[in-house]
Amino acid sequence: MKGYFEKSPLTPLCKRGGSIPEFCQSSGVFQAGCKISHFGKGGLRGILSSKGSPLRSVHNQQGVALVVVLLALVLLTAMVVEFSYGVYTGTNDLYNWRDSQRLSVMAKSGVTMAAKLLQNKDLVSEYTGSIEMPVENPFEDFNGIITLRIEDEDAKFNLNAIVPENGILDETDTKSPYNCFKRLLDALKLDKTIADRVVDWIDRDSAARLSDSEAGAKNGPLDSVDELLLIHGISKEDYDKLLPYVTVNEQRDLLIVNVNRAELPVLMSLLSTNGEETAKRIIESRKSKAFKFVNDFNQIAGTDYGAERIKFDGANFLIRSTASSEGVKRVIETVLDTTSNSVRYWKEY
Ligand SMILES: [Ca+2]
Repeated sequence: MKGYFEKSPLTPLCKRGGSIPEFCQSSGVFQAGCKISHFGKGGLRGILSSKGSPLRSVHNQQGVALVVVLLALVLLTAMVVEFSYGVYTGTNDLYNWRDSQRLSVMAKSGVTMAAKLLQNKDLVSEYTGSIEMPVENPFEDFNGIITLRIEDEDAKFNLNAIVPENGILDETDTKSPYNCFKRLLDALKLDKTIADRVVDWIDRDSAARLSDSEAGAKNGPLDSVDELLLIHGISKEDYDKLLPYVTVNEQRDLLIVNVNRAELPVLMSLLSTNGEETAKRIIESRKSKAFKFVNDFNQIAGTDYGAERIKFDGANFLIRSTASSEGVKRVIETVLDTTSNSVRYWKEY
């Protein structure tokens, strides 16, 4: 490490204002500037690589500064990306919320529209079972569609009627709601023991009709058809088959069905003999002329139902209003009592 500079390194060059001296490869000395002797074995590389070398120190400082700058750039880039992503997701959430609110308003508008339609008795009497109405682009600046479905709940089987208020089932009476429900299950090719499971779910006692039919039973009437899914032993497939034909009503003393709109399986449940054939005959008959009197129905059905068991018009209607736009949808299901103009059930999802 000896003899690289005869005076303090670099300082003389700066004082003289000289340029960086040229290095002679053959002699190993600088040709101008301050007097510099031979570099020894390592040559200039040896100087630059030597510990404590001023040139080395300057380069180290520059390297550290470069690393710091690069780290700062990486940090800033990460912050910008994070901020951009946050703005992007926040904006998307805002748009989704706005569209969801619009769809909700659309669905509610559909319910209002259906309620108005139901006030028109002539229109209501024209359809049997259910009606569907699409309404396209209800808002000027929003592409979407409302689909309305109206179903007569009084034309369905009231599950709560299976167990009367006094809890006593008349299993010997072929026209009892319990036996009618068994015929409905039979018409839908479902296990008839489902009737016993529903009975144990509703009746107040805990005496099981089947080995597991009181498991987790509510021991009270159903508040909605969805409760069927909670009953032990009733599968989703069973529920899907039953859903179009059953309803729940607080009326438990009698099963009352609107025979002018009841569908085939529900009509079959009312008939103790020749169910399918007679039910088809009833449907054919009401196509030409709706039933208005009990005797007219009994004559074709071969039954002796009184006016307390059958009716000829509906008062409770299920409205399913579906608002959809670009694959996103909002659904409102509600049951309106058009007699008292009250809402009996409301679900939005
Ligand atoms: Ca029970």
